[in-house]
Amino acid sequence: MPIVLPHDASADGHLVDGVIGYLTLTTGLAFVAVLLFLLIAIVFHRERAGRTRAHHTHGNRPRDRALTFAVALVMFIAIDLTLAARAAGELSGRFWRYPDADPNALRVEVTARQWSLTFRTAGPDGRFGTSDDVVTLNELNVPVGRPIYFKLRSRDVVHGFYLPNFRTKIDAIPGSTTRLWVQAQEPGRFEIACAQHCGVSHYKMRGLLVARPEAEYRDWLARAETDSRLRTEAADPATREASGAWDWETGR
Ligand SMILES: [Cu+2]
Repeated sequence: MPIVLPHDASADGHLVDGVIGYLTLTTGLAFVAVLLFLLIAIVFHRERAGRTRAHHTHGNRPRDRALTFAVALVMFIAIDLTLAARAAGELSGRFWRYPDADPNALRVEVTARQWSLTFRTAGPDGRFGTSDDVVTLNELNVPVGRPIYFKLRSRDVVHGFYLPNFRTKIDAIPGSTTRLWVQAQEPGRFEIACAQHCGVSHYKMRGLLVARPEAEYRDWLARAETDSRLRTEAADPATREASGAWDWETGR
């Protein structure tokens, strides 16, 4: 594809790329067709021998209008409706099919604030807001090949949680809980960017998603769970309040 997009490291990013490619191709072809049509009209209706001036029409006869309408309708059905149907199928069949019932999914609470991201995963007890939570700032470690299920809240203003290498984003909105899920297909270090202008330091509000093979992730998790710094952060009530543990199900 001629467009240069960030590397796709996700299980479903190709669906988004497919939509972008389809739209680029179809609108590109339509653009070329219109240009050709204009070029032909200019050449064939120009002023030339036997014609004192260029032939032109305002295109406002009923027949012209009907033809214009028909062409526009065909374009609308061929490009927009086809695309809408395709995107709707992918949204309901994949992107909006949240792994609520999947015990294998890694659940992550994201708390956004000016200007950082706090990530919290439940520890071995499987509950959020307890002393075995793993809390990290601006860096999230995840396993490859498992659904990563994010729920997001904001402490102050609207922030955008954007994963360019996963072709997806969602806003973190004060007063409500939003959600998003992705799956990494390969290990790597991928940027997380705030995609809403959220204040003077918006430009440096960014995080890192580190995808590790399952075994390596488990090693990391075992270290993190015994890391005194992380444990203190998770256990300290003030930090817990600041880093925003909430009930996973209700988002409160
Ligand atoms: Cu932000």
